[in-house]
Amino acid sequence: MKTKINRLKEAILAGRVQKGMFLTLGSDTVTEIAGHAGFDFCLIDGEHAPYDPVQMRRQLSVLDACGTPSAVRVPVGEDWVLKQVLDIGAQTIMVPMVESGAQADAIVAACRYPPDGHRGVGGATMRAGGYGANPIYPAEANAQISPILQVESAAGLAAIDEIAGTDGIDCVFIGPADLGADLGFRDALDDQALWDQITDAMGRIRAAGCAAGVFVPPHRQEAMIEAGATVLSVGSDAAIVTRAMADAAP
Ligand code: 3PY
Ligand code: MG
Repeated sequence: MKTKINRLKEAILAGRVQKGMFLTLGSDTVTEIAGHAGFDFCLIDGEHAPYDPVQMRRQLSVLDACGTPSAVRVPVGEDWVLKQVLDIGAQTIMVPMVESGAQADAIVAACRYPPDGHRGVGGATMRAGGYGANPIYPAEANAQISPILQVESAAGLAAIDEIAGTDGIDCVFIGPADLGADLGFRDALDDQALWDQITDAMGRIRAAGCAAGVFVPPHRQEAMIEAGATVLSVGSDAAIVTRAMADAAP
């Protein structure tokens, strides 16, 4: 067994725009439907959806079977949480609410095996290493891990240059809902003044040498790509089902 190449990381580092779907329903079936739909990646959300590593592990297997690159969003960037999602086979990991370069450094270190970091070595217990079938996984894993850090608060915006400049961070991703709430736009998330700040943030992330990303409604996708975004989240399974149910209801 070989260590999986992280195709999403490769694409992000090459600057190819990646459009992905957030999976929040915890459904293997919906994951498979999304996996066949043609998205560049699917992200399994463990922040605003239940953090259930056993369910996430099934969804990662489903996405692998579909041949669709996956990502996992953790509820918090603590070592034990990062270790669990890495061990179930997540390679691209989104961490919410990052507000300093020190926090970014700590996340990178938690995602890497020694001597580059301090990720614990799980051996035959881990799906990531084929439950022991891939003995060279620890030697190859660090190069395939891709942390994506979310900036989504005024404090995060203030520190965005140092966060985006942190060694080992592949993408800084803006969360418009949380950022908007913190900046006074909680009930006006489409306000142009908020998106002007997000546009500015895209430029600052890129200027620090990092890829930029954002969760973005359809009518703002082109503008965000022009502003420098490489990673776009274009919707969630729950929102799509909700909309389709409402449309179908009498
Ligand atoms: C937000 O908008 O706050 C998000 O985290 C979406 O990615
Ligand atoms: Mg958020």
